Amino acid sequence: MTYVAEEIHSQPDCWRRAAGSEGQSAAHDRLPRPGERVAVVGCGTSWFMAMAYAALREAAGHGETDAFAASEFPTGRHYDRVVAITRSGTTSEVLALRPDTVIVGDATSPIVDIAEHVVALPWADERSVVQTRFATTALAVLRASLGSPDLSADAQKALAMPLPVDVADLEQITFVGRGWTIGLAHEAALKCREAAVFWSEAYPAMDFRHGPIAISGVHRAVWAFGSVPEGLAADVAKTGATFLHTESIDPMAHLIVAQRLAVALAEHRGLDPDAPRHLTRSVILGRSA
Ligand code: F1P
Repeated sequence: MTYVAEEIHSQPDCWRRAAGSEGQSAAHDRLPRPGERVAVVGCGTSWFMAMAYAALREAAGHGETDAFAASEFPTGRHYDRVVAITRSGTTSEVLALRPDTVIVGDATSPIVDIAEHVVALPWADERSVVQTRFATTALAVLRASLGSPDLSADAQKALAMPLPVDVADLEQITFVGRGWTIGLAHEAALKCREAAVFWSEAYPAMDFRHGPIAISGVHRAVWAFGSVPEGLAADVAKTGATFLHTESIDPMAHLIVAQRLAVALAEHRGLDPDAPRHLTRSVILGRSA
C-alpha cells in the first residue's frame, strides 16, 4: 500500500482523536476567541482548509474570518489574529508572515518558535508528499472548536463506499461547493492534479454555470460537496456529464471519497501517488519568488 493510501485509511482514527481529549487539549486556549477578527492563511492544501474553517467560523457567529493564500495576505489590513495552517511548518510564505497562531504537523519545525500559540498535531503528520489526513484532521480540530461532533463514523463510511465513478471512463472532473465546502472542492481538485496529473477544476457551485459548465460533457463529471443549488443537477445532466453528490455523509467525509478517487486515478494511469510531479513535502521558495 502507498503511504498516501495508508494515511487516507487512518482518517477515522485521526478524526476521533481530533474530536476527543487529545485534539481538544492541543487546541485548548490556543485558537481564536469568539469576537476576534481573524485571518487564516496557508499554501495549497492548507490554504483550502483555511478557506473551509474561515467560512464555518464566520457562519457560526464567531466573528469576521477571512482566508488567504499566505503569499496574498493583505498586510495593510488589521486582524486581531493571523492563524496559519501548515503541515511542515517550513513553507516559506507562511513563515514570512510570522502568524500569531499555528496549526502544525511537525512540532519540531521553525514555526513553533515564531507563533505565540501552537496547536501541534504530530499524530496526524504524514509520510506522503500529497496531504490527506493532516489537512482533514486540522479541519476536524478546528470544527470541534466550533461545536462540531465527532465525525469519525462518517469517515469510516467514506472508506467503505464504492467510488461513484468508473476511473476508466472518466476524462475530466469538476468539484463544486457552497460556503465552507468551496474549500473542500478546491482540495479535491488539487488531489486529482497532484496524485494523478488528472484534469480537475473547482468552483463555487453557484458560479459553475457562469462559464465553467462549457467544459462539461460525456465522460466528464461534476462532483458537488454539501448543498446543491436548485437546477444544477439537471443542467449538468443536459451536458452529458455525470453529476455526483451524496447527503449520506458529512462533506468532509465526502472529501475522503475524492481522495480515494485521486489515488485510483493515479493507479489507473500507471502513476505512483506517493511521487507527485514537481512537488516536495514542503515547498520553500527563494527570495526572488
Ligand atoms: C503545503 C503544501 C501542500 C502540498 C504539498 C506540499 O505545505 O504546499 O499544499 O500539497 O503537500 O506542501 P504545508 O505548509 O501545509 O506544509
